[in-house]
Amino acid sequence: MKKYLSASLMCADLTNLIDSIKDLEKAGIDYLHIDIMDGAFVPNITLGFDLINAIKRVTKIPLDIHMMVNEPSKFIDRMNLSENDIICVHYESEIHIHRVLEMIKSKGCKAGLALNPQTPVENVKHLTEYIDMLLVMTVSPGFAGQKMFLGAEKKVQGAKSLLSEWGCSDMLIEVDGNVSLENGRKLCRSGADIFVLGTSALFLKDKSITDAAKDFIEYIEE
Ligand code: S6P
Ligand code: MG
Repeated sequence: MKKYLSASLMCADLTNLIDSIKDLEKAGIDYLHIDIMDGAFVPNITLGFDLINAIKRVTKIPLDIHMMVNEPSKFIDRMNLSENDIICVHYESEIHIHRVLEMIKSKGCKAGLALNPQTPVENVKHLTEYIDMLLVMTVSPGFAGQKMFLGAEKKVQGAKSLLSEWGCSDMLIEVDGNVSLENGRKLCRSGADIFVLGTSALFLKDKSITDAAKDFIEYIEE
């Protein structure tokens, strides 16, 4: 199955974002991963909706928006998106998460559901009809540059087999957090499809974005 790369923009050179986006286009990156934080659901604040709408005007790369905010339903309408863009909300972020997923689908874009490390994959069972992608967080969300949690590989393996048991073996599994070459290979073998790349594998001091993306795909698929 094809593997997809999603570049974590919070790890790009934010003083020179347009050049980074052009480099990501040249490197053939599949998604731009945009982390939205509110300082409450996670202890950090990063990118915002005005930036999303501005980026949408300068690139055709689909957006992969990771909402780490409480009550994401309040913000879904702030984004002007198209059908290939993904809005991913956290299972833990709203009581009636099913309603939020319906809101996203009614906007005409794709819906993703994210799980914090401690949230069981079993919780997704009755929501699969509403989602296009499952994001298995491989760190506790909030910051780049963390270490992958120890149960990550097993969790992805479990997600892969549960999705197939539930008749959704086509659903894409995304992994986010410390996706390095080594971790990427393990997560790929466990069943991950979309790899969020930040400081661990894509935005590196000694390698261009194009080389880093190429090296990553070659290494994980070997
Ligand atoms: C963090 C956020 C992520 C990071 C990404 C950074 O909570 O959701 O998308 O930007 O994990 O990658 P790395 O390789 O620095 O962990
Ligand atoms: Mg993220």
